[in-house]
Amino acid sequence: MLVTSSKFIDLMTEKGFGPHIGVPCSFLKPLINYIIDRKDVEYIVANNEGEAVAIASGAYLAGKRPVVMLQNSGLGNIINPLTSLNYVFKIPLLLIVTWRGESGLKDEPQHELMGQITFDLLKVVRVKCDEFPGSDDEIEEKITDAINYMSQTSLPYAFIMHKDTVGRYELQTHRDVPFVRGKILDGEDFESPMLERREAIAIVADPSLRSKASLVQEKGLIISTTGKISRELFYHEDKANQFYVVGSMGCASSIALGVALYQPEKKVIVLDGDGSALMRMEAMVSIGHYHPSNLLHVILDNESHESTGGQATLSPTVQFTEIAAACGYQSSVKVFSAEKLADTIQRCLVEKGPHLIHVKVKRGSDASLGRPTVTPVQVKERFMKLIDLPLRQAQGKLSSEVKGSFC
Ligand SMILES: Cc1ncc(C[n+]2csc(CCOP(=O)(O)OP(=O)(O)O)c2C)c(N)n1
Repeated sequence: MLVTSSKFIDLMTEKGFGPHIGVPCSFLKPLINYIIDRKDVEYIVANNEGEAVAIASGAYLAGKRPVVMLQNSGLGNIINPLTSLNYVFKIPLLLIVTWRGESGLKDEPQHELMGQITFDLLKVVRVKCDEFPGSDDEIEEKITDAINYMSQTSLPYAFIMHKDTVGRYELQTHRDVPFVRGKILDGEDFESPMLERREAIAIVADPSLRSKASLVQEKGLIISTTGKISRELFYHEDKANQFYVVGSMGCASSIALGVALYQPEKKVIVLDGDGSALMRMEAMVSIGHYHPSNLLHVILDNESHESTGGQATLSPTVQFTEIAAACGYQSSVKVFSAEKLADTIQRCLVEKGPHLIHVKVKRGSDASLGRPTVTPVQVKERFMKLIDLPLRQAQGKLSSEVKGSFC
């Protein structure tokens, strides 16, 4: 007997899961198509599975219980965030992974090896697996097991789906999304950078800028990329509204997208590096597409991988403002000076985004720069406490049903 998409999604929704984020697989076709057609269930299209995990992790920080759907071929794309984001910060996600190349199944050659190692690979990266429900009768118990495991460990959990598990469902809805090119605003065009990066960070992190621009008492949230940017932010001043993405290079902007989409009343600023932004440029595509008006993407471009010894990146031949405009950001601008940076942040926090500020900064950093002394789990807990209380209270129903809190 096959699983019915409606039954599975109804139960998942009842238990508080969503949004569903992923990259399709033919085994997932009926489930994803059904979700797309359901107006009350959200499906976020990701460009790759690593991005899906990062967006989902941001959504989790914002109080959601996301699900990531992927083919096992995409496991390679999620190893980095699973090991250096979800494991480190203890961010649980439910993964639905299809099992291409299952032994005994006639499948394509490209799935053979991944089919053999799917369970082992997930086990190695500390993701507990169970088979996806085989019939409607099994759904509730399996979902409850997953919730209980994630509540107890705060680690991701995977359902592995065999071929032909879910009954047929044909997609009815086709979305037409008009493309609107973003505006590239007049910036500055000096020959060389003027600001030290830590000076630029101090301007972005200045709470007086945010309080002038935001509603009274509203806190802006800052998500900073791996390496010395997070370290400089921490040593500028450590605060609960700052989330230091210590690993998962390039994922900070996707995490910020997940937070921004589900905390629309908060201003979300991502402090990115040029190396990080270039490592995962798919993030700019999704930010432009999903268009959170509360997101400000700041790329601190020192044309180098400063954190690993100052090696050059390829950013000198990239126009980030052009890319942002072409991806549909509301505005983008290139700045060099402290005054222009402060003015631009002020404007971006008032006007609807998403916005990109490309800040050219000097190379170099303090040789004695330390590392955050607060642990990733502490960072996560205080960040969620700061932004998330009303949502989590609203979701108390699930916790009591399954005996335990989700985080
Ligand atoms: C996937 C991955 N590859 C490589 C590294 C090593 N690494 C840590 S920080 C960093 C450079 C980041 O560059 P950028 O975002 O420009 O920031 P900056 O180093 O200039 O502070 C690299 C390569 C890593 N952490 N993760």
